Amino acid sequence: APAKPIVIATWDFGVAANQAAWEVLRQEGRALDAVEAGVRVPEADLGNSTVGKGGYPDRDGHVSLDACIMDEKGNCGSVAALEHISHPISVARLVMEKTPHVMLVGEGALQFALENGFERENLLTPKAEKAWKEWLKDKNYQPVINIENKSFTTERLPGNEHNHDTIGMLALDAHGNLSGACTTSGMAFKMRGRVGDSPIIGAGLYVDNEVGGATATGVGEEVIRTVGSFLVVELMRQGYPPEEACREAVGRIAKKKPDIAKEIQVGFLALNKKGEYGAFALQKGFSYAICHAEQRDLLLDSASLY
Ligand code: SD4
Repeated sequence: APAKPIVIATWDFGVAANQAAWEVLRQEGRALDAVEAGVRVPEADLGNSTVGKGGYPDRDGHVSLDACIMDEKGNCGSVAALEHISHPISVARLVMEKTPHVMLVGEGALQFALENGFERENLLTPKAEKAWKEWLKDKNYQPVINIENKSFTTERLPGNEHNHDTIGMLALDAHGNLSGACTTSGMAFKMRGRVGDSPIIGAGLYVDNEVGGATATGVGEEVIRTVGSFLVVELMRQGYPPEEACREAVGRIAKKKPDIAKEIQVGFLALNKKGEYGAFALQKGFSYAICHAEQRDLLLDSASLY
């Protein structure tokens, strides 16, 4: 049965992130505050190599982070290729609230963060540096995204045997308002300057307070090509239940790029205005976490195409 308030998030680490979001939601706080607080948990977790500090670097050794956030009024903020700042989601929120813009990138995003009191940090942990140096031994600089993605799927990253990936989080608060957040260090060993789907409104995240929200994880190039999260929300607007909307968006990727789709992972997660949720992925292995008053630490396996 649909619940309210409710928060859902991608992957196993979504369980812990949801608890921080729940602290806000159970006190009738805003979904926006909940999702920001929630995704800050994996951003700060040095043990995870795909979000925030501790994330694996690009192929030149720079940890470069992507994040975006969207509220119930359709406001949104985003940062891409941001270095040296542990909590890109909070910078994204500040872009939303304090600037006339939606998106800041690279040096400009860093300058904005520093001017607003964020601390400059070294985000490359010894573990991430070691994994990068391991990767450098037989690096492959081919810019095309095809078979190369194979080495980029979570399971095959050196030292990253745990199921950790981009966190996308969606919340529906006690007032019936929706917000979402998405944050990542992107594909490990990506080209310098590469931006994935996660900070792109409509691709890695989309929220429409009349309908629902969606977020994505996996190989961002395929999500951008299909404007995945926006597509999921638009399908829900047409009446699709969340899982069916996610299935359709996954199917779109598989139809457009059948050869690539078999080799990579993409997962979508969706929550509608009623508090119904669902997920769907290309491959097995995508998990998602749910938290509401009756059950705080539910972890489900997504259905998949292959
Ligand atoms: C990206 N979607 O940068 C993110 C990263 C991710 O599995 O989810 N990797 O493309």
